[in-house]
Amino acid sequence: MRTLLSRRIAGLVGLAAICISAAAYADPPPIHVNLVFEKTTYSLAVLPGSPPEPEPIQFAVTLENTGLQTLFAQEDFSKSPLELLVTFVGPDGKGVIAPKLGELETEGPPPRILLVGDAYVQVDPVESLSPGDIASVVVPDAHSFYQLNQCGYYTAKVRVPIRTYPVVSRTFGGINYADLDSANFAGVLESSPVKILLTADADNDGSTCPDDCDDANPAIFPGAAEIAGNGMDDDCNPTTLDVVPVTPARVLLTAKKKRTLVDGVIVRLFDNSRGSCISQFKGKKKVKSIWLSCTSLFDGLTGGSNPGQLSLAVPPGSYLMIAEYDPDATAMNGNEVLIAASLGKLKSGKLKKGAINIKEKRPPRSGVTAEEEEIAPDLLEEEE
Ligand SMILES: [Ca+2]
Ligand SMILES: [Ca+2]
Ligand SMILES: [Ca+2]
Ligand SMILES: [Ca+2]
Repeated sequence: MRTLLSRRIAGLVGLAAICISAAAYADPPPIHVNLVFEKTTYSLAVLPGSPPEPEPIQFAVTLENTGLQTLFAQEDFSKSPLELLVTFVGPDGKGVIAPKLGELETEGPPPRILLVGDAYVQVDPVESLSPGDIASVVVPDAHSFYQLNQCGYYTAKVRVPIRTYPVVSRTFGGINYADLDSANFAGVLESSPVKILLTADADNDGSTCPDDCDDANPAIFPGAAEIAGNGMDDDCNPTTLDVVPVTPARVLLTAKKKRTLVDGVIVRLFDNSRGSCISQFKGKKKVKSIWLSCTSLFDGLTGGSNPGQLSLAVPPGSYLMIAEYDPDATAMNGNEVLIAASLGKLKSGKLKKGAINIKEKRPPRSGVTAEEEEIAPDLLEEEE
């Protein structure tokens, strides 16, 4: 494990030094901060032993001088508690930080005051990082500092506070100091985000979370049979629904004008349950309003496979049927006839038969609006 990690750190040394240190105070120094995990996938499964622990998540934080000049940074920057400066964002989108982070001293002792040249100035003890130098801290197990117990993908990042100086202004007692006011950067350097996957097969069904949507139930895993109506997504696939298949009801309607079968009658079934669109038009003489304003659930034309007949399979429920007979196949020219009937409650697996009896409309007298049709009571008969 350590070998692989060391190799990755060593690989960083080989990076070409392309950045040139900028002197401006706010410009970040050419220090590349990197967060390196030993692997991309870790098992959350608890290993046997006492105390039981999941697989260690080993990582390293490295700081590399990618510039061409030696950098001076506040002393101990490379030994600061870098393991606490990593933040994780868990599968639930929430951040995970080290609880110990709050215990860190944010304010150190006041800066020392030394004679530099002929003046006393505030100074910062510094250490140097030559071009290509890498300072690194290896953390054997992130579990020691972070609560990482959810299954799924985590995104990790490290943010390292640092102050850098262009020169050492004085050496005293073997320690290099830089004039505090001469800092050319004081801020935070950030690594790129790194993704890791924490996974487990706690219920031993051969499927690991997060693919296993219930890793505490061995009967639930991708590829399991979806059992309808048990309240569970057995196959971890929301598109295979947990619903009991319903046997539809059937309606057989026959359109007749006197004794002649009529093809081409448009039939629409509307939801007749409480609160549906048609309930606002309850009462007589509202057929045309329903026909024009409400969206039908099922549509058909008589005469598709049998003369004058229309057969529909629909979910059980209450329906209102409205049929439109148009004698000249010219829409909206005033001679269309609407025939409405409640189909009552259609039951699963049952067939209802009914007749649509067409009486042709007399042409309206000039200036008189034709009466709207009335909804007939249940006219249809139920059959097994
Ligand atoms: Ca499992
Ligand atoms: Ca399972
Ligand atoms: Ca189910
Ligand atoms: Ca399913």
